Amino acid sequence: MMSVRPAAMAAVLLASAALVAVAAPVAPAGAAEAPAPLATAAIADVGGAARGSARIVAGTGGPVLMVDLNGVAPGMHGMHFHAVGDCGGAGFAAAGGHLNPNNRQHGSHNPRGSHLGDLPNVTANDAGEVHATVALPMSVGKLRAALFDADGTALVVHAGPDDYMTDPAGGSGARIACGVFMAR
Ligand SMILES: [Cu+2]
Ligand SMILES: [Zn+2]
Repeated sequence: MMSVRPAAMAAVLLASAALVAVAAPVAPAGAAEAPAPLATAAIADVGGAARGSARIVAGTGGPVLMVDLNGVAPGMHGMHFHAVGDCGGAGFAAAGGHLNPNNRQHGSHNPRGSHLGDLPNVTANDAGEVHATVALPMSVGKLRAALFDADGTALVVHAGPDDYMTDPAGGSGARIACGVFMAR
């Protein structure tokens, strides 16, 4: 795979209403007591326009991903960590497939699943905004090692919903937004 992890900004991800209950309350972005992020990603669409950001913080129960997007078609969208921290190429092809260090198949409903990079669908509201908070079921150390492996990691949002089963990407369609995680 390729290498390269851009070195300066950050922000990635999206989100929608609460998809997963988070054990520990996490302060909203910008709040005075918001924990310092472990990673951030700036998210852009295929035309390069800014579409929001993502960040990962260390909650008391483990890492938590927060995604805020705009300009996204209302409805559900698949979202994953992709294997390469590179949003280049047509349709973000350089990001590769799902982050999958354990050689599994796609999806939590797949008996041979799931990829480490599989995440819950996010939902954009009628205004095209996603505000999602996702508790990640792994330790901060394991997540950090997976995200910041030799070729980095990207957050990718798709045109349609992920069915949590169809290999390799849940049938979620075209990649519509992407951001590269930067360590904080
Ligand atoms: Cu994806
Ligand atoms: Zn997957």
